Amino acid sequence: MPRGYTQVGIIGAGPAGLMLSHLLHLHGIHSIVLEARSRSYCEERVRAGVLEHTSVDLLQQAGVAHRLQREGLRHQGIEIGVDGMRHRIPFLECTGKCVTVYGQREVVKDLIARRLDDGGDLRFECGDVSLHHLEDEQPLIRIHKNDAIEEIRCDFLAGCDGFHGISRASIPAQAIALYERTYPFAWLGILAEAPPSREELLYMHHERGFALYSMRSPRITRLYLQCRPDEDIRDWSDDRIWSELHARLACADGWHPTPGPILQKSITGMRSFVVEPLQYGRLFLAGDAAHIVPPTGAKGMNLALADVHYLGLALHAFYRRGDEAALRSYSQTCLQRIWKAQRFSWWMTSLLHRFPEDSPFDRKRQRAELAYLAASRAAATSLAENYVGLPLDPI
Ligand code: RFL
Ligand code: PHB
Repeated sequence: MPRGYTQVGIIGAGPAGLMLSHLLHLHGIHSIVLEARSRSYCEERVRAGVLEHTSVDLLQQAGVAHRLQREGLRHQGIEIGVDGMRHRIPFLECTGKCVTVYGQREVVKDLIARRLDDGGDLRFECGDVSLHHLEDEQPLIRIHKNDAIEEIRCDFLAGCDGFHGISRASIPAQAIALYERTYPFAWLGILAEAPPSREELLYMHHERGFALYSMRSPRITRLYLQCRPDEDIRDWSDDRIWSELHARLACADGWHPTPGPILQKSITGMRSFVVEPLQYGRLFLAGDAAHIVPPTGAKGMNLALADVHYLGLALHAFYRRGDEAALRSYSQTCLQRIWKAQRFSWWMTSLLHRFPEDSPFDRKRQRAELAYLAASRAAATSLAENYVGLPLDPI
């Protein structure tokens, strides 16, 4: 490649940017990935934990699932609890499919290692990036670093820089529509050094608020508590966290989460967000840059991987056959899946959380919905087929 040029300039080295760069490489398409943070920051950031079976298939087909296959925990269902009583949703029986618990940071580590092995151009701590001439044949990335300016011409740009990135912000406001909802609560998440004492994830609806029991490995548990969005993490001592987790998760049969040293804790706000369309000129948005889901349905990383699967195929069709049809329909193709995941994530969130504004009628309706889910195979199957991942549309 001539200096200062690449076929696809990718902003952001999260799951979306890294997977896109890898897929393009498999198709013989050159890309440069520009990442604001350091490699270790990207590899250590604690984020998502659940891979849909669809995502596992994509990672396998792309040849980056060796460690995932060895270390990932295959889960054949989840449990939904109400005030200490659990009910299992059997994914395998309802859909014939499973999910895999494998931390996002492991996916990111695997993709970075593979891109570097393949000689990929990944630039961490890249400096300040701005995007120009998005509507021209060759848009431009300008990078400011240490008083120097570098420019990269590209055929296409991929905005994979998450919700707070610069890609979406580079599109004129009148060219896009934003759809958004914020929720009146947040999640306090911890990573604890304690071997999981349940086989599957437990989503618990409780009078005191929602709680989730999850895991990362045979040594590490991951737990979440619904909390106020303005809560200060400094007010949550380790003892307070464990006592609240115990109060919400303890079950009528005597089970309760096993405490252990807390390795990391943080609070994350909850929102649903979609930008339409995902394309402006030669800039294509993918992953959290284009949409955010509340984490209750475990969809964020999975949607990011589905977006770049479609974008990779569309760019391949363009370079191989000069066929622009898939690029033109990229946004529409992704949005169909995105809105289904939005609906599911909103539904799981509404089903399981305590909403401060809820009336007694709303509370009764929510309880009835939880009871219906526990009693109806059709309701369980609907949850299961969305959770394990809807099939990818052919393009
Ligand atoms: P990322 O991972 O945010 O990566 C974007 C990258 O872009 C970089 N960046 C820039 N680089 C250069 N210049 C700039 N100006 C830049 N601005 C930003 C950032 O440093 C970063 O490296 O977005 P991507 O790739 O779209 O991936 C999306 C996922 O990270 C996200 O959807 C999930 O983590 C969401 N999520 C979950 N998803 C699941 O599928 N299953 C889950 O179980 C799940 N649980 C979760 C979650 C997210 C959570 N948090 C913390 C938001 C649980 C939580 C608590
Ligand atoms: C996680 O393990 O981090 C996790 C699992 C399920 C969710 C969200 C997060 O719905």
